[in-house]
Amino acid sequence: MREIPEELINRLKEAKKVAVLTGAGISAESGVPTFRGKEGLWSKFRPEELATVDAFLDNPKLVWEWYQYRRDIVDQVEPNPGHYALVEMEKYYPEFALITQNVDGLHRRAGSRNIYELHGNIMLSKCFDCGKTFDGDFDVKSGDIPHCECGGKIRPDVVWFGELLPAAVLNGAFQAAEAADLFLSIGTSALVHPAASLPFIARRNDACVVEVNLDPTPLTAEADFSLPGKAGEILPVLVEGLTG
Ligand code: BV8
Ligand code: ZN
Repeated sequence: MREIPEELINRLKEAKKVAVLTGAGISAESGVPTFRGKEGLWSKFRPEELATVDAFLDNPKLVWEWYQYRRDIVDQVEPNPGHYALVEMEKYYPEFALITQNVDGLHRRAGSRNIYELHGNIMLSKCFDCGKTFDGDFDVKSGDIPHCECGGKIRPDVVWFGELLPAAVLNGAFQAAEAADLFLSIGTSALVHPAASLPFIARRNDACVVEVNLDPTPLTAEADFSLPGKAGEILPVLVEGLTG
């Protein structure tokens, strides 16, 4: 069982308002490939080729095939002990906000409640023109990409590079980060903005910042505690120290 600093356990126990930011790393142990790892989703493609409006307008079929490939993966995976540890943590604290960059819906499936999905949800779709939302799965392997009755192209309902995040969700996340006395950054390379600014906002407001990540990131040097390793192994130990 890995050693967690006593001081960190005390900070976990003292906290009242907790905010957590997660990225693709927390879903890696469920079998969802990360973006920038060696087996990363983007190792086969470059982000600007796919997760942008231009890419979709240029080559909607390629973008849809990439999302369909990812949807098929998400359909087969389950939450892992990292997701479930955050469900336990949410029950413990008076105020708890789970802010995720992930679009795989695994936090909700694990049972987390107060979730801010900054970048949308890969299982949802919307019309590019009129914004009508669809939760149907589309089989894009055959024929053309799906179209709305208004004639617009239907797209995955996720936030692409260069697109604004949903304002209400982003404001909620900023408020949670500002109010937090404890902020956990888990499984994210801390490169994508504005999500990556959240731990720094928390820090500016005197929160204790804890990073749990396999590799060093731009946040590592700034964090009060940086725990290198797998979220699925470390988070259950943190929860045990908290509730034990
Ligand atoms: C916007 C949804 C503004 C789609 C995604 C220069 C500086 C600052 C910002 C910018 C800049 N140039 C451009 C920008 C803006 C840009 C941005 O931040 N670019 C970055 C790359 C520099 N941001 C945007 O465009 C955002 N919008 O800014 O709008 C605006 C202003 C005016 C008018 C219009 C617009 C929109 C960003 C959202 C993009 N959409 N996803 C989809 O999923 O297909 S981002 C995508 O990356 C995912 O959401 C993903 O979650 C996110 C971040 O990646 P991570 O989650 O961190 O995953 P990654 O693989 O990188 O890292 C995983 C980590 O886990 C690794 O560190 C690894 O070590 C670790 N790990 C692995 N296994 C484990 C583990 N850790 C623990 N346990 C394990 N087992
Ligand atoms: Zn439409």
